[in-house]
Order: sequence, then structure tokens, then C-alpha cells
Amino acid sequence: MARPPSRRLGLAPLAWAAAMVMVCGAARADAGQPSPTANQRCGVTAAEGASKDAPPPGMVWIPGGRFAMGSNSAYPEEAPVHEVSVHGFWMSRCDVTNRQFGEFVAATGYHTVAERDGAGSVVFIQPRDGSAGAWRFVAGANWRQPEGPGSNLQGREEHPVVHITYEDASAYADWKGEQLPTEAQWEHAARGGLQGKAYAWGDALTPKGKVMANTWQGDFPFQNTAGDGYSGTSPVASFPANGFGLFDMAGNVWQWTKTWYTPHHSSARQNDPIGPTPAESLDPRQPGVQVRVIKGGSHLCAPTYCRRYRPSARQAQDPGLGTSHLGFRTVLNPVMPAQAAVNHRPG
Ligand SMILES: [Ca+2]
Repeated sequence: MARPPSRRLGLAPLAWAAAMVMVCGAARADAGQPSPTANQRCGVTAAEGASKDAPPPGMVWIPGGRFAMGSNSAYPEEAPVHEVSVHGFWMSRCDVTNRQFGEFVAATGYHTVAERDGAGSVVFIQPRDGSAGAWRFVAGANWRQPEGPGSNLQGREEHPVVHITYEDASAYADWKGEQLPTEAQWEHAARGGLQGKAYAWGDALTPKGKVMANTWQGDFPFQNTAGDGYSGTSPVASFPANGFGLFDMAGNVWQWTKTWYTPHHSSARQNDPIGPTPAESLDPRQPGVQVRVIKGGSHLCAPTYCRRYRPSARQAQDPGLGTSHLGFRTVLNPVMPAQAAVNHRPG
């Protein structure tokens, strides 16, 4: 296993189309037992930042390695399985929370895309009585008001921030002196050192009955039994970490990657792939829109509807559009993925 670098290197100063946004959800603290806060679980407030040899606060070293990316037995866009290698990098243990994003906003005065010009964002609204339209563009919905005017973040400070566009996520990463992950980095990290497993923890969704992620239980979208303890987003690090110590790499909220989307992988062996060029980006369901890859699935993913809480799962997302189940996390690259884009046509 490669040793993590002793210090940060390579620091850069760092349509509404809701219908196109496909939807795809504990180990909650034992009653009566003091439990670590989300900050402690994520390493943000731990003392580990005191040494130059320690990881950046809140981050964990993801060792470089070679892995089989994609799946030939799931959704077509996950194929073909192909061999990929990545250098080691740091990755935040947890999704960026509302509290952390608030610190960024307080320091910079940043306004998210959804907040500008009185705009809004896409909100999942559970239909009642068989009515359609689970997704709606809600004026005034943004990270501060996740369900729109009248909603707020009270009690959700440690939930992942949502209604974040790619531009918003990039601005936060720049402020931190960090980056957004490539799809290959994200998938390698999500696999947690396992090879060819369906989930970030193995091949069973609920091993020995243990709930491993915040997904959807019930008949989506009409019935949400919240059998995992959460009907919506959950505080970060509420479910077990994967083999690399990363939380919420399945379910809870989707996460941005910097990789442009095409509805298939290249079959070529690749080293630190950055993916297609913007011009190659294509999603047949969103013609004319250059789209990026999001990973991880969300609390809206149900086994009966959208099994995208798997490392190989992927989805196209308009970079200018946030939703109520889309967030992000950051990485820190000792070696920047800079390989020239490869031709992603099947071959
Ligand atoms: Ca749930």
C-alpha cells in the first residue's frame, strides 16, 4: 500500500430539467450511549490535524491501485468493465455538510446558483393519492431552504448540503484548496479496497440484515417506510464507513464528479482517467446538454426502482442544476489526474 504523502502537494489556489433528473437511500447511535458527533466521525474536529504527517482534517488517504471499473451486470451505462489505475489521493471522509458549506459562505459571501436572481432548484415531493410529478422546480428552493420558502436547516446542520450545482461545488473546493474527484477516483474510493463487489461493503445489500446506507424502503415514490430510520437525508456518517474509512459512499445524496458523462465506458485500460471531453459529453435523455457524472445514489434509490447505491452506478447531471438529493465531497491530489482524455466510444 502506498504511503500517504507527509504534506499537501500540488495545491491549486486553489432548465429546469427535473424530469430528466432520475431518482434513485442505520447504524444510528445505540440508545443511551454517548455517540461521537458527525464532526468527530468525519475527523473534522479530531486532533489529527496537529502534525504535518497527519492527514488534512476531515480527509483520509485513498491508496492508489488498479481496479475493475464499471459493471457488466447492471445498468447499460456502467459497462464495459475495464481496468483502471489511479494514484493515491486524499478524500474527505464525509459529504460536505450544511454547516461546512455555511462556513464557506460566511467567509466568502458566495451565492449559490439557486439563490441568484430569485431562482430556485429541483425538489423531490412525494406524490400523494397516486398523483404524478415527484420532481418539481420550486422557486426559492436552495441550500438554505431545501424544500423552498418556509423550510430551513434547523436540525440538519450535519446533513449533506444539497441544491448544489457543479459551479457551487467547484467554488467550495477552490476555497478549500481542494478538487472535485474524477469518476475513477470516486469509484475506486467507494469500493474501499474490495474488487468486483456489487456494493461498497460486499455483495449483499443488507449483510445479515444490517442496514448499510440511507436508501428508500417501500414502493417508490408513493410509499416510504423509512425502514433505515430516515425518510430524507441523514446526518453524515450515520451508517458504517467502507474499507477506506469513507462514509455515505452509497445512498443519502448523490455526489458530483468532474468527469463528463457518456452513456458507456471505454473498454481501454486507463491510468488516472479524466474521462471524455466536454464535446464528447452525451446523455440521450438530455439532448444538447453537456452533462457530468454523479455517483453514489441517494435516499431516493429503491431496490424496486433505481439500484444506484453501488460503486459502479452512474448518472448524468446538468452541471447547472441542483436538486434536493445531490451534494458533493472533495479530494486533494498529490498527483493531479491530467492524462489526456481518451476516446470513450466503445471499442
Ligand atoms: Ca431512508
